Amino acid sequence: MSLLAEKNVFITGASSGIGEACARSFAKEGAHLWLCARRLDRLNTLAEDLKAKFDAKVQTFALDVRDAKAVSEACATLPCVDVLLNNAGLSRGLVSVEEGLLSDWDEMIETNVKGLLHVSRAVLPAMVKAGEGHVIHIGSIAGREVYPGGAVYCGTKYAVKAIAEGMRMDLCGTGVRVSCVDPGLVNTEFSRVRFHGDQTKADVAYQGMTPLSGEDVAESVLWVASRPPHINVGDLLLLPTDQASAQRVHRRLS
Ligand code: NDP
Ligand code: 8X3
Repeated sequence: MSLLAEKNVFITGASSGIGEACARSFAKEGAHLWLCARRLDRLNTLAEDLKAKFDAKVQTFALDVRDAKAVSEACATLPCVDVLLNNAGLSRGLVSVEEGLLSDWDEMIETNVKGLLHVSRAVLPAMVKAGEGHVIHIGSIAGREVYPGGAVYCGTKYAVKAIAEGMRMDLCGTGVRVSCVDPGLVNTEFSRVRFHGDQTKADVAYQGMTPLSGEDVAESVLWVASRPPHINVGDLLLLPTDQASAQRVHRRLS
């Protein structure tokens, strides 16, 4: 039987991309899923599919992780969470700081940094009390290297890295594990969201190269979550073979 069978797994941002793929992977392992995002219709469609395919136990709820009060109220209704996947996040814009939109900065900082903190704050006390639990953050290669036009997004992912390290220190001795999975380019809705729905601009990110899929990342997340309790995978960098660094990407362009 899988180590994850009947574990309570809470995934933020499960309505698309990496979060959705992770929900599918955990469902296959027999985990009980608690899925949130803002688009409840998408979550409900996913839940129906997971129930039909894997007979999975799935609860969905609409949640904007930027809303601290809503996060606290929603998390109070959850059972003790075994695995929290802090995945909800986004990028807005790819421009120099002097051209940046304040609304884009607010959205990235509020979601990627404060949202992740809101959810962690709400879930951690029960984990500490239970003497076990696992928080897995989806960081990014952007939390290890900065690239032009990415100052604020990269800043949020560097913050995720620092918060993960800090949490690991604070929680050392409690039995609670903290991991950070850092993907390179993954083909999801991420790029479309970054360019405010402009698909032509979004496609440039993956032009001429083979990116990771959400499923590729989910496999790694599942591996991280299924190590025996005495092993904590601190950081994991997952890159497409065509990508060597944030800016060194091999593209077969004709
Ligand atoms: P998607 O855009 O496909 O998914 C993002 C998810 O986050 C959606 O489910 C979205 O749901 C949710 N989300 C966004 N804002 C909020 C919010 N305020 N409250 C709750 N949920 C929210 O992109 P990815 O799957 O690629 O992104 C997932 C994570 O992976 C992000 O943290 C991203 O930074 C990171 N990442 C992505 C990479 C990539 O190349 N794609 C590479 C490295 C890291 P909804 O809109 O319904 O709320
Ligand atoms: C997403 C990957 O390189 O577009 O975090 O920032 S990148």
